[in-house]
Amino acid sequence: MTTNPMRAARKLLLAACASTTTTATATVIAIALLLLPASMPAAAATTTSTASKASPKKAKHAAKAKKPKASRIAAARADAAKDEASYAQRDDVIRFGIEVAERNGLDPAWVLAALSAARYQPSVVKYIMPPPAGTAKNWAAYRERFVEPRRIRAGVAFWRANEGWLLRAEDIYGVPPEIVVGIIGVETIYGEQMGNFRVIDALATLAFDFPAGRKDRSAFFRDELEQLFVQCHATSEHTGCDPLAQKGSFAGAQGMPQFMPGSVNKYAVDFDADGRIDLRESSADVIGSVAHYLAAFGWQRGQPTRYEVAVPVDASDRALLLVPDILPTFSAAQFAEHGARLPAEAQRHDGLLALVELQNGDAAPSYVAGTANFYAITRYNWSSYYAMAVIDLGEAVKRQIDAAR
Ligand SMILES: [Ca+2]
Repeated sequence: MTTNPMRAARKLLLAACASTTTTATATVIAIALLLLPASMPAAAATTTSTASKASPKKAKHAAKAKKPKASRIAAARADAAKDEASYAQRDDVIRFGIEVAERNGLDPAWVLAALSAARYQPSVVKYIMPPPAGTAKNWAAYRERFVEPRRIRAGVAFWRANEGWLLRAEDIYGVPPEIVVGIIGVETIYGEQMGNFRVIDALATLAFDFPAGRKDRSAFFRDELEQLFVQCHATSEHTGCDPLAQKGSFAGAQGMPQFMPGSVNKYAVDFDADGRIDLRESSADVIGSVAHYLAAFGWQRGQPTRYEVAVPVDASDRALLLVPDILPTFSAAQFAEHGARLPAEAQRHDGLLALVELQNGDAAPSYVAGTANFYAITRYNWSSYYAMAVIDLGEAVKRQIDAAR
């Protein structure tokens, strides 16, 4: 991992981490800053222009100064330079790396070498932006994307190939096969689309260059970047991994279930007991990990995810029931008191419910009464549209499995 030119910086950084005084650490960071830019073979190997050695801002400025009248060419050059600019020169990144190593007992040279090889990815910034203002939410359109024949066929094949693991996961965690199958299908079509971004690039971009224009989530991505190092760190229990080799989505989610590094560390399980957790290749590990995740977020064995509901006619009653959004807050009796009508089975529901509204663009919204299990699915991805797509895809697959029995 570490190459010869890095030794000087490495020695200093190791000394910094051994030291307990912040003054010493700051001095060493300053010296390491001077050493690191010239000692990054990975950065040099992928560099094709001198501009890319400057910081993104400087590179953009330089490109503009050279070609003041050819702004489009300059912009393209600046983009390319930013694309290739590494994080090796940034003192905030180096400080972060040293802190991550200190907090987790990791080799600082290993952390810094990986961080310095991370690259800013403009497409990551583009994908993290919310849809344009005025884009109406549309459950019917959302559903069509995920509950469609190709994904259902893939789900049926996945279920048949892994039924033993699915039943075992239900036995241990209480989460039925159709929910696990629904999640893996919506996430990646059973491993077909696991993402081609380097996880470290995605996380570094969102941790250190989170775009203005939407709620700043850089703290979340800094935590996840830290967790990537924890995930890849070799221990006596597992062999570890190369943080530069992990691939995933634009947000840094990995494998068939698209777990963020923090979730890998907390909830992934070695379900086939082969001594390693593999969320890319082992369907068993994926199934066990998804079921474990939902169980950890309050899945209730044997409880449905939602009931049909006729919303109150009175607008103020309806508004009141919608206030807590997807958080189960009302008993079935309270639903009735406010004029929401539930089927007989739901009226006997032992637990709290949420009135979930799914907008359909200009058409009338759809509603369901979500249980604690509906809410548990939204802990996987914080969206009622997501949860409903998972449920509907899983049920569509289950119908085909049952029909063929
Ligand atoms: Ca395994």
